[in-house]
Amino acid sequence: MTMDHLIVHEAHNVAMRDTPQHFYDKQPSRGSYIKNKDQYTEWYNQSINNPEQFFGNMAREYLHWDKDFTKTLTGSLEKGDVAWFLNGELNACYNCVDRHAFANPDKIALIYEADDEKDNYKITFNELLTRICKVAGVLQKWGVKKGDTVGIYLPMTPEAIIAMLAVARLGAIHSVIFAGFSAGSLKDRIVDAGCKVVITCDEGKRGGKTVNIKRIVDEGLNGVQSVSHILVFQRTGNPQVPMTAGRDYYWDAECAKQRSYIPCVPINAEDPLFLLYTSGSTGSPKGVVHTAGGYLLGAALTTRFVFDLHPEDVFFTAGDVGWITGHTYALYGPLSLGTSSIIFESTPAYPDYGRYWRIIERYQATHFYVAPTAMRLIKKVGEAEISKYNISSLRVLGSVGEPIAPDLWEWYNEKIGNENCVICDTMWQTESGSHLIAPLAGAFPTKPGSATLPFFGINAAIIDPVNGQELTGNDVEGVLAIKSPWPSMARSVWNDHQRYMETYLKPYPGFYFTGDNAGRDHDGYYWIRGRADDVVNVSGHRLSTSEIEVALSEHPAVSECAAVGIADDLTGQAIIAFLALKNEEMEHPANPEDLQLLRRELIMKVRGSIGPFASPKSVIIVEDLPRTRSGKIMRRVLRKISSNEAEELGDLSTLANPEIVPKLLSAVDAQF
Ligand code: 6R9
Repeated sequence: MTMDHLIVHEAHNVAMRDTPQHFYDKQPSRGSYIKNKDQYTEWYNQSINNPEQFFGNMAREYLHWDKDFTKTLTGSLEKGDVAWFLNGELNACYNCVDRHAFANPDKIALIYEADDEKDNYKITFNELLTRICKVAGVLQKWGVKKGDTVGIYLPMTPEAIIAMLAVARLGAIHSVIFAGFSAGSLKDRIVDAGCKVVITCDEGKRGGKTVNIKRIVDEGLNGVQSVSHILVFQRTGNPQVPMTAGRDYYWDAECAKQRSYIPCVPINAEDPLFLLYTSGSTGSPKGVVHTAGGYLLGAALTTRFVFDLHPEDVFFTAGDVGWITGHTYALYGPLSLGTSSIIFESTPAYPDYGRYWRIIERYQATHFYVAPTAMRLIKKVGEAEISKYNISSLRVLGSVGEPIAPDLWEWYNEKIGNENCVICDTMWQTESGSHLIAPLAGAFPTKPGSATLPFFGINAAIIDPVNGQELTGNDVEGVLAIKSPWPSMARSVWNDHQRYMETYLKPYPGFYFTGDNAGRDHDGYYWIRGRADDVVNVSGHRLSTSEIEVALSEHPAVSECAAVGIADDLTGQAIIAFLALKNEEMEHPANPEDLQLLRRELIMKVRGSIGPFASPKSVIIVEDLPRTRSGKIMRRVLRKISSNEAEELGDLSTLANPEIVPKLLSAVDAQF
């Protein structure tokens, strides 16, 4: 058992935290939707024992159906043919916009907090509807129809939300690519998804800097024949940004020609709503497929019950719409419930570390949802700013993307929550669509460092990874899996259902495998330990070490490489790349400056191939990599050495080249 486990097990003994009275007092309706643990347990049991009835009722209560479904659930995890709300038809845009625009046209839907605060503005549901219809009209004119894929490469502006909903309005499938991805990564995703149209902007603004978005699109789409049209929103209006005649069109000019209303195209509940590419432990990124009915229901229900979100509330998700958190909790969750959502284009540090708190004060935000990495940054350098603002409107503080350490949980609770809020540590994934394990604010006590209990319909199981058996009862440790289908689970990997089966459903037949290690303590609360595979979580961004290795090995000097994730104070985990150079490079040992230059080049290589957020923290050049007798690189050894845990290297009997260990140790020492 490692130190990590000992520390976490001690944390199991932390006391439960009851919901602060202020949480209820501040609430519009004085009380949470789910009143207490008993009510949670009753609903949870119903959702597991009779999912058809439970989710059938929920789907009719929270979503608008153009055609009612005839059967709630079919298929199984064994076969990978799960389907919810069969023969039902609906439209996600109608559910998120039209119905609220009809009932409450002047209610604020989106609050745009621009990079430069003087560019901020708000959009009502009615205005949002018109703006979406105009973009949908443009797309329709270009031939986009039900089932087509549209790529979206936009920074976190209202246009990103409008573009997504315009695509959904036509029954087409959006594929958002985070605007920090490189031209090559963008191209791979657009080509895999077969997008006909891409929606982007001229330039982005982030932290006062200008990002050449359109230039990346031009580079990435050079030679990509399938893309016939590009819609370019003029975020900065820089006339120097090149436009290709016959392919590129300005957003405003095209929208001006469109009508302010076009009807929604209802689609089958099981038709895809969107693709979102995510990294796995091997191979190229996977286009995770989410469906219109189940996904939207998961988004609505978790937003309502986990965050206890009321219609009067103001929801602030600080994450970008390029990741699943932005999809589900900046867009689909809050808007399906008709609640205002803050769209934040900038960074927590711009123009100063007071930015988040100014936003919360300005809009009286009730909910703040962020990754622990941002809180670590603020704790380290920006704490003094917090007390300058009145953030007492807050009621729920969410955490997502990586484990939140108990001490950071306490800090978040005290400094931001003033001990008056509920901390919702929400564990979920791109593939799960919505929360898997999370507190239901106000319903039951929390525990610092634990994601608490499974959401309705999440039949969570801990499995012994060695024999594949489910570990029942409490006080167990293993891998986290889910035993029955839930509405918002991904249905497939785009164009590769086999890969979906192999990644998620085959490792433990009858279960969905999350890829995470987890424990269930004596109270039945879950503790997420981190990934069980080669996926690394840097600042809440999910990265595959194999993708980074592919990028590095494309450099002509590199013979072999291995990237590992190690714990990092600021970013949660950081990437350390070990690499051996080709013979000719080794024969003429380069001088330290040349090596330094090479290291920088290699970091640039990863930034260029994947994106800046994937940069290794260190590049360590070694003679050889530790390998097993069968030639496999022993990443465990590299991980231990770079984590300063060389005394815990464990069993090295399978290591074919043990003489490399001291050399690795001194290479690491020299670097840090
Ligand atoms: C939503 C999101 C998924 C992976 C997941 C796990 C880690 C997410 C967490 C957490 C501990 C939490 N993760 N939330 N680990 N506590 N509250 O992040 O999706 O980018 O697909 O990442 O992130 O390892 O498997 P995604």
